[in-house]
Amino acid sequence: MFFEILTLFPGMFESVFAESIVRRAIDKGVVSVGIDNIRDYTGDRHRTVDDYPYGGGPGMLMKPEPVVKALDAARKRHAGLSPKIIFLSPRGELFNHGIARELSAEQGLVLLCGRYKGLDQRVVEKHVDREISIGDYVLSGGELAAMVVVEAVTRLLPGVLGNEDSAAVDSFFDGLLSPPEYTRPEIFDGVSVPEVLLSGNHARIREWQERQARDITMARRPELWRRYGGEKDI
Ligand code: 9WO
Repeated sequence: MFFEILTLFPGMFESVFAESIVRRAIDKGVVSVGIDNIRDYTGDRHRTVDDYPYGGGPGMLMKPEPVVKALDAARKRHAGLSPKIIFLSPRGELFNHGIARELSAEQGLVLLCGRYKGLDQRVVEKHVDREISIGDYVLSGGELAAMVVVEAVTRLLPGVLGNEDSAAVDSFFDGLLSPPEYTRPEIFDGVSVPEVLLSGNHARIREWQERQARDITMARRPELWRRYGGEKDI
């Protein structure tokens, strides 16, 4: 699978892609990542990428022409394939594991990172297939969100994770928050590991873990609990 990232801040991606699971996936030949500077698609002496919004108000918008030229160049680099064009924005649909799964079935993704107040809406309507938000907060641009999407999708590609980690992707408690975990020592800071986990009784352990997963999900994420199909008081 290929990722093409279009950004005004290409340097932001270096350390993350140099050290993460994404690096391992690139080394294994499972993914390729291209990073392209939208400013390279300007034509004027000042390499201008922003302009004033119609209607006035604070802030600037990205000029449409360099963005569309960068998109066309990305498509051209993968002629014959039709990557999904994704715009990272607080107005997008909320990213989750299901969307990561859907995206992992694509041949390639172009991740368009906005800056300033964002994109001219005509560019969104003509070119963007999917507008995605990673959460209800505003960042300074789409770059950090693009990194999140690339990592979440890459982890799901066959051959990226080892067997043990792959198994954890779709666990028994899928759809619930995972239960708390403990490691050595048996007593830390005066607090013991829950007795059941030391019992060696795997049926009891599994029961306890499921109970924990259900209780935590009900208390903290009622909307996840409902989607899971949980009842009110079980
Ligand atoms: C900037 C701005 C400046 C002055 C007045 C109002 C303003 N609004 C914004 C703004 O929302 N800028 C966004 C910056 C435009 C799209 C790219 N940017 C962005 C993406 N910020 N946060 C995200 C993002 C993406 C995905 N998930 C969460 C947040």
